[in-house]
Amino acid sequence: MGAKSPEEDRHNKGRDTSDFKPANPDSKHGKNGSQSADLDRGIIGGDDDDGDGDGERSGMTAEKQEKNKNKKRKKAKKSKKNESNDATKLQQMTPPRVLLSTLFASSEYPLGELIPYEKTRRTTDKEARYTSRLWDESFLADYRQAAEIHRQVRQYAQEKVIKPGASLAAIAEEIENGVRALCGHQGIQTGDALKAGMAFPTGLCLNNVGAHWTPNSHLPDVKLDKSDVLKVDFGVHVNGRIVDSAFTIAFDHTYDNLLTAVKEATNSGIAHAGVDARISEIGAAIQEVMESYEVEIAGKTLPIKAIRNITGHDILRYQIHGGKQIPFVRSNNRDKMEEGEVFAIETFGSTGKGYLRDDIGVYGYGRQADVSSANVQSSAAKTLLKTIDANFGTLVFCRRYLERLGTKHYHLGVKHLIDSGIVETYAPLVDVKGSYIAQFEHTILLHEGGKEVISRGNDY
Ligand SMILES: [Co+2]
Repeated sequence: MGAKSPEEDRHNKGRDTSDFKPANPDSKHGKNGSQSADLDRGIIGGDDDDGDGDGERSGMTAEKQEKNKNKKRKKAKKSKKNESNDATKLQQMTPPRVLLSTLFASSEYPLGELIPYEKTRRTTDKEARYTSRLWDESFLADYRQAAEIHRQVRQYAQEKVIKPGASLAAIAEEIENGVRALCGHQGIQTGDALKAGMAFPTGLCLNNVGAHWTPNSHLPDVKLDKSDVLKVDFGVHVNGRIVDSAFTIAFDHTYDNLLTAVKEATNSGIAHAGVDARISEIGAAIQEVMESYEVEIAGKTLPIKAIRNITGHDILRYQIHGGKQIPFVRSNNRDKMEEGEVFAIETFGSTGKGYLRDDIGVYGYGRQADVSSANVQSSAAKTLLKTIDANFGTLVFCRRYLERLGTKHYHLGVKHLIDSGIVETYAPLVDVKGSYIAQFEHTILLHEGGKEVISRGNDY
């Protein structure tokens, strides 16, 4: 989920990139994490490949799955040969419904892509350096769990759900059902959504819509066309530890260069990120890569512009936008990244103006942490605020998420809370009609000795 920058930077004309020092420009991606399809333990989709005909993916409940797993454990004990492979037998089903904590029983979730700040350091002290004294004990396990849930759900969405003709409402529902099932929190009982689940409304943005669009139940559904460019941006949180990651899908090869430009730009941003990295230099590096591409659409060659008024951002606990912004363009931002921080490194490239404006409609709402509710008089607003505080806290939510809690007639309450500055509203962000936008995004953790691209998979 992107942060809208408060004002456009007007001092970003220089093109000198000679003194950029990427923390690790040669890093190879995708070496860690569970690699989705060839997960070392949790495998999505496919047939019952262990050949015992137990049909573990065919619509079985998590409870049944658990029993089955126990049965398998017993089986494995009898045979030494099986014992060593036992872990490989626990598999995700299609659609994903097996609790992640069942697939990784010892809470040893797959690591993200680990990139040391200095390539020459020996790897023997790696484990000690891949942490931060600023993080509590469960920080990394929660983060890695959230990231693995993101990978498994998005792989399912990419392979089975996102096809021409699919409805956007159905895609959002599949993603959200998958996330909630794998977290083990349906988020219906009061407070349950704060334990783990969706970190913000599933973003499904078509073509010139750049960010902040999600299906609304009172609006007509939209069907995906084979000529569409779709951005899928969703967040998973475990105990408020948010993984924010996004990708773009196009069925038509016309847009290949657009997607490649943005993917490479995001990877360049990741390569330049690190403790003490200057945010201005990261933005410049992103823009350099992004704008080295062009794309031919309907016989016209178009430059790809880095969008200048939306940014990457730091992430705090239960708070998707921490306050630091990572532009995709040159700027005179003097901030540096610091050890222990978490960043969403995302970039957007556009064939339009490279500038997004608010469209009509509502994507979602976010409770402002630092605004007091002491002055709220309206009883509608008071009741709604109770629901928000108990179920979402400062996590961004949408109308659909309120409705599935059974909340009715919330419009007046929402209006009061927005007017009093307690709740912020997010509108869809669009470039000019007829333009195409792509987005790729990863969440990175800045450890003491290196960075962990926590959401990296073999897809992007
Ligand atoms: Co984001």
